[in-house]
Amino acid sequence: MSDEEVLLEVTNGHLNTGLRGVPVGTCRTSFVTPTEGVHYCGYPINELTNFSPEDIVYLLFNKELPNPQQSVEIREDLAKRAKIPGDLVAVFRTLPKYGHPMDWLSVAIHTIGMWETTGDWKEDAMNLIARMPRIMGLMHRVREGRDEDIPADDTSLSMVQRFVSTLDLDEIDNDKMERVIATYLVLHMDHGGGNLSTFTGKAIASSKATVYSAMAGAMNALSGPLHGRANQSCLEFVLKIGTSDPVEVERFVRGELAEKRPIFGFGHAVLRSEDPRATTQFALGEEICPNDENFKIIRTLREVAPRVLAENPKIRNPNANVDIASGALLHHVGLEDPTYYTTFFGWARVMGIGAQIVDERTVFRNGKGTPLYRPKYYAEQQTLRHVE
Ligand code: NMX
Ligand code: MLT
Repeated sequence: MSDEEVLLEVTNGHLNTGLRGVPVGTCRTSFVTPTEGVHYCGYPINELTNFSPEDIVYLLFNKELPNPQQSVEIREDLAKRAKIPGDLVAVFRTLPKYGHPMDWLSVAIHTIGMWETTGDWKEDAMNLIARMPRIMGLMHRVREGRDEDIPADDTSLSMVQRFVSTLDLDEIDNDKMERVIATYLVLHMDHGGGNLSTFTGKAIASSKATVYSAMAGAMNALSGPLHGRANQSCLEFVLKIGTSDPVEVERFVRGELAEKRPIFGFGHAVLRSEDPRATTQFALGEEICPNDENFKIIRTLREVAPRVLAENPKIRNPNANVDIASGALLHHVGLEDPTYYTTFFGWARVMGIGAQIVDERTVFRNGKGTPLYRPKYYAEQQTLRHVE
């Protein structure tokens, strides 16, 4: 691409559209095509779902899949970084239990940044990634009032196993839970450069704020119902619908639309067919929980909602997105409270956003980094005037 190549003629019609389709930069970790969805460093996402989250972290940071030796080394590296440098349980105990888990997650990330920031983009990003499983586990424990006798963080385990062992739930099929969470993490880590949480994180980092500040801001962006929190809203829908009868599901969808509420788990700013991340999660559900009541409901929703949404020509993509199925799978393996679901999205995104921040700050523009974000805004309803 030469510097002179015209990428887009920006018209008045582009203003106040949330930068839809407006080129702003390049991304080395992933790209999204409208019909094939996300690719990590060139690999279509559905070819990566059997890799471990650690291997995908390696891919996003190094742009190559690890060989067996590198795969061992990234695990060892993350293990060395895992210790949280302060008493996070004590901080969690001071937070309001009625506060949303995404707000807790953002506070936790910010707090850890206050305890220790190295100032090196990659070090900080990797340290935070290594600490996320414990942050997630401790958050669950304190919110659930199970903040005593928490098992020590066994850093010889995988990231997902560290979370599950911190959680330490009875009567849970740990293997199944680990499989669902590992797949979840791999699917949700990255989605191009322009999704709101990633864009927000990179914008904050462009001021040379810390990785921790940038990531806390990114989590706040992710917490909105039109972005990451759609997964919570989607399972809340499913629990409310309570039946997989297509007639009832259609009645529910039409009722929501009549009330001018979005149908969560459907639609996308870029994708124009079903999100392959949704397709992969449906396939996993068919394998592990085909008769789960919630799974049966989302199976019906997947049939019914696109047909109903397609009746409105304004809706550019009536198909299922990433958030349709994750809640049903997490619920099935024992994570039954939907208010936590976006925190798993956040956990995954820390890895992709971390890698993108490192690229923007240390690689782009011959290592100088992308300058401070500063897009242009036009004045509206502001004629020049003076105080009399
Ligand atoms: N339910 C109801 N209305 C919808 C939906 C939907 N699922 N999808 C799009 N629309 C509406 C949209 O609100 C807009 O209406 P208006 O012109 O009155 O503002 C119109 O259709 C055109 O929207 P699009 O150009 O198709 O999509 P846009 O890029 O504006 O929005 C989303 C993308 C994802 C915000 C939108 O599809 C949506 O609100 N979906 C439901 C929420 C959701 O599942 N979000 C998760 C997305 C993935 N993620 O995790 O971030
Ligand atoms: C994401 O994974 O971030 C969502 O699909 C939203 C997006 O790409 O804009």
